Amino acid sequence: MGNAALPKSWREGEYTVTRTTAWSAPGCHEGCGVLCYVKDGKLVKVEGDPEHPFNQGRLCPRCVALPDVVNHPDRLLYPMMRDPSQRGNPDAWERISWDEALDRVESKFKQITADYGAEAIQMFHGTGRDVLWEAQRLAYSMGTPHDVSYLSGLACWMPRLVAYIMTVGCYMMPDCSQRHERRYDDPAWRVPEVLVIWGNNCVQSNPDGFFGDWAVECMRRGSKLIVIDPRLTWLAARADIWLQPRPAVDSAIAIGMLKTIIDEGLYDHAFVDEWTSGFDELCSEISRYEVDSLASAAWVNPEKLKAAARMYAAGNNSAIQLGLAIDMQRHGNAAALAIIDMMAICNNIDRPGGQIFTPDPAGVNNFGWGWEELPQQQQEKLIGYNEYPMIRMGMRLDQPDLCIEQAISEQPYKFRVAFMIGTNPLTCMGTDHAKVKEAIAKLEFIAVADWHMTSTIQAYADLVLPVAMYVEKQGLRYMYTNLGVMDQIEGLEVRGECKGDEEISWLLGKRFNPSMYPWESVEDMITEMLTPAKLSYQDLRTIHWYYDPMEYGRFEKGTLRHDGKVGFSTPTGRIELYSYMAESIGCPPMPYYEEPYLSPVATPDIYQEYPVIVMTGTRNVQFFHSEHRQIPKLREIQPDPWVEINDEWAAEEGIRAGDWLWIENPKGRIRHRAKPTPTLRKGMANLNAGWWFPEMDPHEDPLYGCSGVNPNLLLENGHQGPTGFGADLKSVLCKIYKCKEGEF
Ligand SMILES: Nc1nc2c(c(=O)[nH]1)N[C@H]1C(S)=C(S)[C@@H](COP(=O)(O)OP(=O)(O)OC[C@H]3O[C@@H](n4cnc5c(=O)[nH]c(N)nc54)[C@H](O)[C@@H]3O)O[C@H]1N2
Ligand SMILES: Nc1nc2c(c(=O)[nH]1)N[C@H]1C(S)=C(S)[C@@H](COP(=O)(O)OP(=O)(O)OC[C@H]3O[C@@H](n4cnc5c(=O)[nH]c(N)nc54)[C@H](O)[C@@H]3O)O[C@H]1N2
Ligand code: SF4
Ligand SMILES: [Mo]
Repeated sequence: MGNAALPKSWREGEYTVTRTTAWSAPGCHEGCGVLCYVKDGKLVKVEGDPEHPFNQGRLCPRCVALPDVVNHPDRLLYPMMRDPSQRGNPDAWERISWDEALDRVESKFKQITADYGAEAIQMFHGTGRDVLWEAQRLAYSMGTPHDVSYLSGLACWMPRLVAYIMTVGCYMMPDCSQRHERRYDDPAWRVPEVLVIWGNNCVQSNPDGFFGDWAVECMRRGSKLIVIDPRLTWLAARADIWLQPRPAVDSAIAIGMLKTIIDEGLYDHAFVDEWTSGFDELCSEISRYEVDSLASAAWVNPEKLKAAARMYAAGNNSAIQLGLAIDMQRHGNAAALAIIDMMAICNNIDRPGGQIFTPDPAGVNNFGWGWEELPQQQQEKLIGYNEYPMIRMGMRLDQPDLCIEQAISEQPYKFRVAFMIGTNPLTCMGTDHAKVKEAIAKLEFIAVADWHMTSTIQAYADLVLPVAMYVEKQGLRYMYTNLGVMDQIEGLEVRGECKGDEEISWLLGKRFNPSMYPWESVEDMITEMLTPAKLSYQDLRTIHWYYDPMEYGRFEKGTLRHDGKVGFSTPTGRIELYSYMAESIGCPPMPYYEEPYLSPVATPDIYQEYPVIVMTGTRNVQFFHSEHRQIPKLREIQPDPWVEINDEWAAEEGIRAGDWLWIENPKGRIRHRAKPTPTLRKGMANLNAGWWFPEMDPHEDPLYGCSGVNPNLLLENGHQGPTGFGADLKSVLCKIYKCKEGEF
């Protein structure tokens, strides 16, 4: 495993080249192999590592632009402090030493713990960059269970994960050979006959362990493609079948497809008999739906929907890539259940080129690392612990909708201080901008670790810690496919006094709970995490990456379950088409179709006044959430936030490309530039999230203009799905009209 024969560093003309792993900072979900070129102590170029099995030399523009990030003139370089009375004042920051900064956090947080209990401390972190375990372990070392994001319904990844846990016991992905170190050449792998990309734009987003280029490679090798997306994406334009639904009714489509497969007998009867439970209940449950009515409800041609179902079922091995759009639905869990049922009854699970389990490589799993060290009574303070039992599983984050209500009402207790790692809640993560502002403003003291000034920091923080980039620190890349390390690359001079999140967590954690940070160095801490892999940090550094051997059909061999019995990791050992786990916690045990909170059907009156269904937040490859707006090369690709609208509708309304438009609903109003396009139907629009203007003078607005353009002004917390997961972020009803001259 790995390849120790490949050099770590070498000279190439005037450059020193080092092979390493990209993760963050700056942000990303993946962990691709990169070659970094250094000259005179500075990073000057990044290329994809053609040897790395994960990305095989491919790179996004964000990695190509890494030197502009690392060398950015406005990068945070030193710890800084500001008197809490001076929040919002850009001139009040004072440079301090690391010791002073850490002392300040330690004394303030310890004081709060002594006066009010450690549960008055909140830890915020952003999405799956290299910040998750650092934040969680640090929180637990402080004695608080509150790992917080204010994303309503934890509507990113968790709703999908929960559906997988309810039915098959663990997370799954399409098999694009990513778990084979030899990749497409591995003789055990088969190209998926049919690949379904569902609510996912993976060639732009490379999301959650799925590098979009793999889908393209499978298409090259013969996979038929089905895309389910309200927009004609690059992939949809190349699909054999493209279903164009209205947003947030994917459960109608999924049940329609599932029912077609069942009604037409296109499933694997023997597999269903032997390896699933609840099939009769499922059939009876969905018998109340008509496929044609479901298709019409989703604004999809019924014949096309049936053709997609037949194509999926006809593949000997078919695979489905689920995206964020499934999570960003209040009833996304129901959609995911129906989709998983389809995978199951067609016998596509744990098969080459089908749907594969993605266990942690070598069992290295950092989610909630240190949770067991929290006393039971603190664990039980996790918000949603009783209301939504699934919250205790998976990532152990507070249920955001309940958490924000508590933050505002201060009942049953007040949150007083916060530490934030890798998140900018006022610009991106926080669903309900007004409430997030109110909640954050109530905190007495906020410390943030980031690489650049942000709107949240400038408006509300009291202390800032400058973080090192992935080429400047020691870190671990884990999750989904392989392990690798980040390390300070050869010849590079770290700028200012930046430190990696790992080091920050280690330095600070030791002060709160030395027994949780017994290591002499960050390297030792990483070696400890690697214990299940029987590798040290240096071993992994030498072999560059580690892949587990890949085995299919594990449920038949008894190598999937912890108890060594054959079957799936569920209570019954079968795939639970009727989920006993869901039932036991009072959640719907089978798929169902219900309308989103706001829709032409659910709220016709509102729809009459606000007749555009707006998706918020679709990704573009040049930006990661609110990042990269300050990198000229990337900003040039998209200088302003834009709203995609149907081109014919734009012509009817006299709207031209680039016009500023108001997007308005009863919650608020924001403006984006018009981007008329034939890729969307009339009556739909698509916005970007994460916008702010780092070039703005913070004296004018410490939020750097994000309140004028952030779609989260249009969204509302508190409409999470019945499991506590999922919220309608991609189906907001709005009206859209031109801004008048001089209006802003
Ligand atoms: N470049 C870049 N990459 C990223 C990120 C980033 O900010 N920038 N963010 C990362 C994060 S945290 C995440 S969660 C992932 C998300 O990555 P993706 O899953 O790709 O998410 P999106 O791009 O938001 O949306 C995917 C597609 O869903 C479609 N869609 C919208 N509403 C619906 C619907 O109701 N039903 C269906 N079927 N489709 C719908 C949109 O048109 C879009 O094409 O990306 C990760 N990768
Ligand atoms: N309307 C709407 N809102 C959304 C979404 C949407 O689609 N629509 N998407 C939602 C989703 S899926 C997600 S996951 C969230 C994402 O929300 P967040 O993860 O909070 O993303 P950002 O706002 O970019 O904040 C990340 C901050 O971390 C910093 N950073 C980057 N790398 C590192 C690092 O290694 N260490 C440290 N300490 N800091 C780092 C960046 O500079 C940036 O300021 O947004 C959610 N918000
Ligand atoms: S997915 Fe893109 S930005 Fe992320 S590490 Fe890979 S190349 Fe870099
Ligand atoms: Mo996300």
